[in-house]
Amino acid sequence: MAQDLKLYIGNRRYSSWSLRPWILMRTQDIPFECEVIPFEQTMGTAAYGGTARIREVSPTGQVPVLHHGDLVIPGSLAIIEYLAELYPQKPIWPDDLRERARARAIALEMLAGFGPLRSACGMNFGRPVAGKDLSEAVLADVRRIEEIFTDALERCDGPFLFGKSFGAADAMYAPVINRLHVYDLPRGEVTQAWMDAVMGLPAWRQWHKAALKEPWRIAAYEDL
Ligand SMILES: N[C@@H](CCC(=O)N[C@@H](CS)C(=O)NCC(=O)O)C(=O)O
Repeated sequence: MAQDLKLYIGNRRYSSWSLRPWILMRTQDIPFECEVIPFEQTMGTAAYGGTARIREVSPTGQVPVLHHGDLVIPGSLAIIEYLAELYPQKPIWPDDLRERARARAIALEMLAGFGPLRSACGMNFGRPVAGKDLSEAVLADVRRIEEIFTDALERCDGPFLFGKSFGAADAMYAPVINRLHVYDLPRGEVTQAWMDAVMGLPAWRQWHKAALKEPWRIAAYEDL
């Protein structure tokens, strides 16, 4: 049934939304085909209109988008929710009702929030580690993220946000790991331990290696 899942993603170097379903599918051993659609040079500028190939496969003109037969699902969290229903036996969301509600709340908070952090510190797997001047709005996002991680990790035994399995909430926050790391953002020990656990996953290493091999560079993202 799942053999015909196809995930379309953007550049692994930059596409934080693409990383989310991709890493969840890899860590949950969900078989899928993957196509990388490179962004254009104008990406990140007002002149950008999306690429023709993205518009061909995604009604929103954005990636990630999952195709399952004739069903087309754009959007990281919608894809994750679909996978959780397609594979109810997989530990994508926590079993416990209250923990599941907490996991969904923080997943949604990521989807809808953290604009200052996202625009000032774009995900970039090729960026050398170096700090940068941060606005108060970015620092407030970083503090809120630290609070989210501390709350989740202190209520479970880790190593992941809701226990032993890398799940939907971890996937939604995975790009934050790259941002905390490459922009050398302030973080506590609990967050660092979670980052280390995720960065140790074969799926993370596979994404990272593939990102470094990509030939494409987008100036607007390299300048951050
Ligand atoms: N809310 C969407 C956001 C998707 C998104 O912004 N994707 C970016 C790449 S990371 C994109 O496709 N941008 C192309 C464009 O906006 O033209 C999700 O959760 O997947």
